[in-house]
Amino acid sequence: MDPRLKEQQLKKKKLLKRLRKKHQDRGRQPLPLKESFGPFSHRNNTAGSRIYRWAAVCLGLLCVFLFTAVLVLWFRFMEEKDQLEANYSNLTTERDQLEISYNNLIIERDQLYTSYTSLTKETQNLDLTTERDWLQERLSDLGKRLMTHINKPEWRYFSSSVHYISIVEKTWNESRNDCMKKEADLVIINNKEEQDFIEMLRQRKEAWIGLTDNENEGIWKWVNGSRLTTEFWYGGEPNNYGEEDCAVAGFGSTNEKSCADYPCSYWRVCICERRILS
Ligand SMILES: [Ca+2]
Ligand SMILES: [Ca+2]
Ligand SMILES: [Ca+2]
Repeated sequence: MDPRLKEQQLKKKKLLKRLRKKHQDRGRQPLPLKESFGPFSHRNNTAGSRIYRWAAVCLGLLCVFLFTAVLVLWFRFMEEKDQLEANYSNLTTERDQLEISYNNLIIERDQLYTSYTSLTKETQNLDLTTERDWLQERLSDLGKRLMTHINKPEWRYFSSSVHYISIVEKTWNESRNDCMKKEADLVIINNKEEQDFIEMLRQRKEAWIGLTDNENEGIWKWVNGSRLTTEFWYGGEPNNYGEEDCAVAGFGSTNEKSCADYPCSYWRVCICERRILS
């Protein structure tokens, strides 16, 4: 060993010894052992520096990692924010379009309701017009038929019908054929008023009327096939005396009930009736 270095170490030891003694005289804790100084102390300092450096490196890496994570999260947040804003904008647009569609539907509904109301009124007017035209046509036809028959003196109007009394006497069947040739039929007495009219028209003559039981004895029917409901039989009639299947008006003395059954082969005048309103 170099004598100078050895001398320095001895001085250093002596200095250290004095410092310890002085330190103990002052009542303080003993100074660390000599391993804490000198070459050993230098090594410890070097190891602590390494730990600090590693810690600093780790801390730096952690900061970088955290910064990177924050940066990534920030970008993702911004990306999602933009996406949400875009979705919100799309939803707003769709909502506006739906509002426009809704308003258009309301307008169309109102227009349809107006059209429906107009069509209903037009249909009602059309129905009324059709009914009016039909009534005018019927009225015109009735007027023509009335004029046709009323202008003929042998036909008499009563209750929507015109009546005709023949001059020549014939059997019941021949009389009915004559009526049909005149587009009429033997008279059907519908009520008391028509019975009174027939009594006035026949002028005390016995006249065939459109009533017979030639299909089933005792079952009297009018020439239109309807059953006899209002009866004007003279007392004791019908009696089918011999074979009597056809009815006359004007039998007996009373005008109230003057109908009787006669043989259809008898010759009598007849009363025809033509309906004006069929
Ligand atoms: Ca009648
Ligand atoms: Ca009879
Ligand atoms: Ca009789």
